[in-house]
Amino acid sequence: MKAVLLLVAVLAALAAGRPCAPDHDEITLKLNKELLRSTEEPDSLPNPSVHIALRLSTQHNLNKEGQHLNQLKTKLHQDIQSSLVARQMVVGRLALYILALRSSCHDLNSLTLSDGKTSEPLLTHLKRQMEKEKEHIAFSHRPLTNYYQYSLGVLALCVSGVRVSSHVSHKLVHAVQHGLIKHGDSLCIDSHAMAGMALQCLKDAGTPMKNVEELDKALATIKQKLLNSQRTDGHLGNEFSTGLAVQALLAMGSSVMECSTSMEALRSDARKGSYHNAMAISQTLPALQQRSYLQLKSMECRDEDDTLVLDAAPVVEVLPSLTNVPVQVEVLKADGSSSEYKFEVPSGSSLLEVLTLLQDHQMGFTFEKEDSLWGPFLSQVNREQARQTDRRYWHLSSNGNSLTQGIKDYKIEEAQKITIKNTAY
Ligand code: B12
Repeated sequence: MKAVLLLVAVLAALAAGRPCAPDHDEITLKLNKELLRSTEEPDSLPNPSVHIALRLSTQHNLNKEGQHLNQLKTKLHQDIQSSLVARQMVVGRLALYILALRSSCHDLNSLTLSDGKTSEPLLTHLKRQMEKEKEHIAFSHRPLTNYYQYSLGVLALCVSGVRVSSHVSHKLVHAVQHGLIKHGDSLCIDSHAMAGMALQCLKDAGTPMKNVEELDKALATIKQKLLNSQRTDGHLGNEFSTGLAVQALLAMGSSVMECSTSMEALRSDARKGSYHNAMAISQTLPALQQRSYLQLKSMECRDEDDTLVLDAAPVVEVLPSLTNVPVQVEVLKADGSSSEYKFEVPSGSSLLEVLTLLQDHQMGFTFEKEDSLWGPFLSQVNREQARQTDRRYWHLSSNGNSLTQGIKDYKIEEAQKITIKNTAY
């Protein structure tokens, strides 16, 4: 009897075009609640990517989403303005901010940003930043930031109904066709996914292009690269790029069945608890709900569900670890010189805790970090900076395998050798 009921449920889900996993709704609800809870963290900068995912979701808590929108309009707005005054590039953050405002159907023209001299609408600033990026690409074959942010910029302009200059879009098409979109020195699935959504938006909008055939070719190349990146466990790229890759495939017209092994890979990692970083959830949840950033264009914000409630915050009791594990930390500087540190840490420590212990024990090790939407980014080790302006960063690996998480999220469960290498990209 049970088997028959399960079969009926699966067939009903298939008929409704929904992915067939009995715990699908439970998984998405849990992620949705975690995302909403993350907006209550008092100290951190409000995250526009989190807002977009909350707004794209099928379930809402309209009061809390409204409060979050207000925080974006004050704290994030101020943060972007300070960067503009300091003449720093803000393409990615500004694009995400615009997409977040769009996701709440906020009138974009009612907000302005000042660069210290004049106050202008957000979209005017974004257009100007994209011009700077475009000129930098023409001059040095890469954006000032990266192609992920360049794509976000194109997407935000397009979703807001602004005409994107054919020179700007052509630079993205060219980068796709010439394999210029990388993460470190490997192919970047996340950036290809974002480029796919941006170019699909331009295609749907009938944006005049230098060469329409080239746009179609670039979209086909992206789709192929995303599909080719599938691992045996179903993930596209890795567990943190699959959400964006599925979103892009959906936006580019793939049916959910085509994505179903990737959908199952996402659910499988969600069950394991891999998505606890709010940024990771914000890129995964829309995909699990078969939504993509492209849908922000047609958001109407009318007759929305308002049933999402947060239960009391769970009390997490952190028990001290009873076992210690030996860790070796190797630092490789830009000139090739190396230093090694060996010691023991409680099992389950984050790499950030390990580095802090190492620094506190005054073994000559020092480090500094910078805040980002993903958490702390390791920026300086043993007084050497790996600057993004010099196209360098501290690459992290464990026993020779590149880490797929940053210093705060990566946990040391067993003996290993961590290598921190000043790397050019
Ligand atoms: C571009 C990029 C980079 C560039 C950033 C510099 C640049 N100017 O291009 C470089 C190559 C340096 C880089 C490095 C790393 N990256 Co990276 N990166 C990205 C990418 C493609 C876009 C980030 C971006 O511009 N976002 C838009 C702006 C608006 O947001 P932002 O927060 O202000 O952006 C800054 C931070 O994201 C920061 N950053 C970049 N990567 C990472 C990773 C971590 C863990 C942190 C805390 C910050 C951080 O650099 C951005 C530019 O200043 C994302 C893809 C994604 N899905 O988000 C991956 C991504 C964030 N990176 C990732 C990883 C794993 C790393 C590394 C840890 C790899 C490694 N083994 O060393 C290192 C970071 C090590 C360190 N020193 O702390 C993962 C993070 C997954 C996770 N759960 O934490 C992602 C999601 C890619 C993936 N699918 O695996 N990255």
